[in-house]
Amino acid sequence: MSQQDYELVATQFSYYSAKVRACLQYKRLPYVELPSNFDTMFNRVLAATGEAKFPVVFCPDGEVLKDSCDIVEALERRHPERPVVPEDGVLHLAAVLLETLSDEFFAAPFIYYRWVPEDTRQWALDFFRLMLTRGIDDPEEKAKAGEISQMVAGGIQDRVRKIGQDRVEMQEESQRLTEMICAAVDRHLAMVDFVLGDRPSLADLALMNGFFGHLYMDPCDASQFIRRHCTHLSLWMMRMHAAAGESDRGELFESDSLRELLTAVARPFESVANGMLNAVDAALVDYEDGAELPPSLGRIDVTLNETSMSVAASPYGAWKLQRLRDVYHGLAEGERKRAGTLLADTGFLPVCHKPLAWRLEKTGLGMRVVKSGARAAAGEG
Ligand SMILES: N[C@@H](CCC(=O)N[C@@H](CS)C(=O)NCC(=O)O)C(=O)O
Repeated sequence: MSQQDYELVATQFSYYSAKVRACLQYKRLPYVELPSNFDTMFNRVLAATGEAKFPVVFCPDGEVLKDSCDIVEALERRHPERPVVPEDGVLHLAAVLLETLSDEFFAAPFIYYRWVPEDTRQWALDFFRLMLTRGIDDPEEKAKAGEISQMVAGGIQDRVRKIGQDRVEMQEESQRLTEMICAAVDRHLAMVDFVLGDRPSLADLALMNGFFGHLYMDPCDASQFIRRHCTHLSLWMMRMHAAAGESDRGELFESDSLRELLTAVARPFESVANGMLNAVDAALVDYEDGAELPPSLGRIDVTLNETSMSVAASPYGAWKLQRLRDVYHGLAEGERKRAGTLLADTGFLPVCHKPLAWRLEKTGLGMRVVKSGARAAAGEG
């Protein structure tokens, strides 16, 4: 029997699922959400994509979509009705900046709440077991799934320690920064219904990744903070989670508080973003045109706000920054000027302006560097 609905492999509590779910919701596409249990992950997701990562979307015509940013782009191409990508180039740039921050940078402070305080850490371990074993009846398979859930959780906790979450200084920075980011978004959403105006757009989908899965859903202090002190953010989150019920009428526009919002949420990550791009640029000198790259090109020391932190110089992170650069370099002259004003204090203009003699291209599971003609392609030649 042929598949009629989209199938979304996700979970309500995952960081990267909320953007794709909100996109399916807002576009009013019929979908079934499959549990990301052992059976689905290994027999469907791993078999189709080569890795046990979600969200993944199985389309009615057999196409398989992965990586939340690519999934939203593909859904927009497949269903241009109720569009999410702003037509205005500068608003598009703002949306992609928020998407890059939410996907690649907010996670470092936000992850504190799930994996550092002991009570939430225990909750997360129980939850991981539930997630992977849910719907599995065979006792042997259930036990195996339970063990794997603890291995996956162990791997995440190792990564969390590596970025410095075992240091009190970093833990305190994470809490300060998270509350500051939540308050900044709340202030903005007190002025406008959605991040870029009257209706949902890619900018709202993007922030759902950062806010919904961990901060809002976990039984943690940040969730209490949002519920008690950020009522506009709470209401917006519920509306985006059930976005099929939102109207697509109204305008997207550059509201008065947008520049303030972008500055507040981007600036603390200036060192991480520029540090990562510079480190990847320096490391790529040693790679030939067309070479496949490892997931990390070494670790670098950066600062998160005022606090020192070590992060991986990841080609994937640089690819995300390249997406932002591509939107910036695609702007017309007048738009470029507006973008310069809007992003002036974000610390992300140097990311857009840095001359690079390479481009990164996704391969099936990894990333490849392309050097020939890269400058011209990036609009810098
Ligand atoms: N860049 C990916 C990240 C997806 C991701 O890391 N998903 C998590 C769950 S929220 C996962 O599957 N982790 C398991 C792993 O990394 O092995 C996206 O935006 O979809």
